[in-house]
Amino acid sequence: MDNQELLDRFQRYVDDEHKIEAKDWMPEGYRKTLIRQVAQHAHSEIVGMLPEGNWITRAPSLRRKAILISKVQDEAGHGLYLYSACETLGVDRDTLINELLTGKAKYSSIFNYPTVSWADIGAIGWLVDGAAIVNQVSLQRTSYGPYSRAMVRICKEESFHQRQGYEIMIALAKNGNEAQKKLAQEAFNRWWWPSLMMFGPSDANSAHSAQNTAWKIKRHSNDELRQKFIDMTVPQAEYIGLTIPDPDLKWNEARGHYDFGEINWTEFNEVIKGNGPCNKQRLEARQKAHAEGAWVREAASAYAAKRKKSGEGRAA
Ligand code: FAQ
Repeated sequence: MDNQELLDRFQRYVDDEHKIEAKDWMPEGYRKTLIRQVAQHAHSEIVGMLPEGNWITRAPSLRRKAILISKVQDEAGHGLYLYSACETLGVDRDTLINELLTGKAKYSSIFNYPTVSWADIGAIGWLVDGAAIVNQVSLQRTSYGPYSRAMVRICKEESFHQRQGYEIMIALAKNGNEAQKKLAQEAFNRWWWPSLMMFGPSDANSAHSAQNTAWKIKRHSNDELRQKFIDMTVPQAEYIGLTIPDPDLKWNEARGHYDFGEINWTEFNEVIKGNGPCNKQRLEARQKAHAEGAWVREAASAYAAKRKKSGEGRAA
């Protein structure tokens, strides 16, 4: 069978809503773009532990601390599922980690912003996890089986994360005193626009969208998901008395959606080029953690080698 026939058959298979599994034939471009996206997603989960991790020792109560620790642990778990899903595409984990640590691989722009006050932890859970869910619910139906199945489990955990963030914001913005309300509004102002950037460039400027939609890796466009997030989040903000930091935000009756102002794409491009407020600090933190964890990896490898040897001994 020539390559065009294989490509046509692959496309028909995807069009018929079958999942592609690790051992199935797939076009090289499909494999490559998935490795790119799933790896970026995995790196985002791991780097995403840092802004919130920064507040574990300063959480305002034992209850908040316990919740935050579990949330951050969940993100580590998500990173691990995603690295595993990525490995099924024929790339090894050391290569992926190395690409993150050397700055070659991207991770979500959102994690390059600082967490200035406790209210930022509420804003991250509510807005960042909220945006992540909108994107990931759509990805549950992605055409690559291992990625799609990882998304199902991750979405369940993310909805708990989103609720806990919103609960922090309710405590501060709706039920808090004047100072707490101010903290909540300031955090909302900091995270609103970067959260909208999480969905990626506008459809007109999205390099990968056309092909990845045809392959059903992407089920909804960047702009569709961004709009969905805005429509869902604005009433939640209003309910707790927060003002959306966008003078152009307005309900459009004819469209049945909110209109909103222009995203600062210059800022977005700078952040993904490595020039955001915390890019340098995030990479340094990951590099330090990797170096300090060397002994754990060595011990785990030595233990695995020992078990393998004794297992072989028993079999003989
Ligand atoms: N940041 O052609 P497109 C989380 C890059 S959630 C950085 O539109 P595509 C949970 C893009 O990679 C966050 N780079 O690309 C959590 C491409 O660059 P390349 C992670 C971005 O792939 C919560 C270029 O721009 N979620 O971690 C961004 O079709 C709280 C052109 O863009 C995911 O990764 C960005 N925001 O669509 C954890 C979801 N946007 O590779 C801790 C999976 C775009 O050519 C705490 N990913 N770029 O050099 C996706 O759905 C897609 O990859 C998109 C981008 C929608 C992000």
